[in-house]
Amino acid sequence: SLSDVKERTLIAIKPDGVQRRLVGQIIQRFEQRGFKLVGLKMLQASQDILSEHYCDLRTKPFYSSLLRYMSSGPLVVMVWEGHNVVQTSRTMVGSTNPAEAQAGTVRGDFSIHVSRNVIHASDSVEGAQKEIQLWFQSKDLLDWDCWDQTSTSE
Ligand code: DGI
Repeated sequence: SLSDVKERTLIAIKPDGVQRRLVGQIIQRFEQRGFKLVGLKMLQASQDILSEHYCDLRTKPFYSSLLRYMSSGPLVVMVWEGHNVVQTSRTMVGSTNPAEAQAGTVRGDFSIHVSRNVIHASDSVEGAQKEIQLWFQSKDLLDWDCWDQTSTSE
């Protein structure tokens, strides 16, 4: 069915990913897979937005170091769209702990420790909708048509 081609997810390249110049390779994986980039920005995140983003983890022992790391440098935050993009992105990103992440996944290929795992991907369709609203204004998400999927009269 094509009814779910508008599914969207939030992907963020974490400060270690930006520092290590992995932005291009990560974007390439999502483009190559067939997903459509509909929003993109670079920013250094505030504690406020991060505490909202990670509100479910506030009681965890690693919570304060997680927020410190996530606010330590620029993030590249993106919205990707396509069929089953939430679940497929989680597979492409790999397990939270890079030690358990399969080779071929972003974490499995580029990281070794859970506290520096390079990338974030929303974990459910509902979670993705909340995260997209938190990080983006709707005017900054572009509903563009792929030229190769559109007929032209030229
Ligand atoms: O959705 P994920 O990012 O895969 O995982 P999550 O939502 O359970 O945790 C969010 C982030 O918190 C994760 O990407 C890295 C960090 N984290 C999770 N578990 C641990 C952790 N950091 C440390 N230092 N230790 C942990 O056990």
